[in-house]
Amino acid sequence: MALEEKVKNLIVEWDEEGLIKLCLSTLENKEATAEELLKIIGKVMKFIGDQFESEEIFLPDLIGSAEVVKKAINEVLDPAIRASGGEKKSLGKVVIGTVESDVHSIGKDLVASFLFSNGFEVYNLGVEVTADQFISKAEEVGANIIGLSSLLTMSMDFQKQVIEELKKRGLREKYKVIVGGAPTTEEWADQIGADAHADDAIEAVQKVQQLCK
Ligand code: B12
Repeated sequence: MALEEKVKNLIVEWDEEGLIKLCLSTLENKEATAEELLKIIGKVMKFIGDQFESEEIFLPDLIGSAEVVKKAINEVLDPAIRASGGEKKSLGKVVIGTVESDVHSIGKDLVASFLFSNGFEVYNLGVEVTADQFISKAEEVGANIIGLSSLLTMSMDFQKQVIEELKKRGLREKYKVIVGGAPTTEEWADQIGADAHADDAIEAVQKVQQLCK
């Protein structure tokens, strides 16, 4: 069975232990890198999200799968990436989170892991993050980039609010802001004065690399 098929089956069956074991053995046997495993997980989670939307699976299925993935990323993949990075110099600091009123975390966490695996220092603030929390953290750690995730049309306005708050505090020029999440577009990013937009985690890495140049 192909690796992607195995990963998919374990996520769908909520086999937490199985997924952790598979990730560990895949890394050990050098069948794939942690980053390649993250890409596969991203594809599988997109598939599961779409299945939920078309009512082929139900809410508990979705949440269960997300939990299994979270554990494998936190316990195996992120530490593996950290270990392989060694003393590698950070390419830049990114503060990332899902904006106020929005609890969607899966895509944002994938973006955070991809950035991390590509050499960025990542501060993942979680979900329902306020403008003040984004800015305070960025100031505290001396970030280069602020990444704002929004999965709800209704929460997109909070992306704008973060940018407005940066302006109010005279800090807009200090940080590059990248926005993402399914309802967001390039046009939206232009409209609110963000510096970049990305459709997925791979594009997010490319855009953040450009912003840090
Ligand atoms: C999973 C899910 C949930 C889970 C979230 C669990 C979790 N821990 O994340 C739960 C069940 C909690 C949930 C709740 C709700 N949800 Co919901 N949910 C989804 C679902 C099915 C999948 C989202 C997902 O994880 N996709 C997989 C990931 C990998 O993709 P992604 O999130 O798009 O992320 C990628 C890109 O967008 C991008 N990206 C993401 N963030 C960022 C950030 C940056 C900086 C960058 C550059 C890029 C980037 O890169 C990611 C990786 O490639 C979508 C439908 C769908 N098919 O997308 C609905 C969906 C997003 N939900 C929706 C709704 C309406 C809700 C609820 C309001 C439902 C309700 N009535 O209660 C609540 C919201 C509660 C709240 N206050 O936030 C709507 C939003 C509609 C809209 N446009 O406003 C959707 C589209 C479903 C629908 N068609 O109606 N949801």
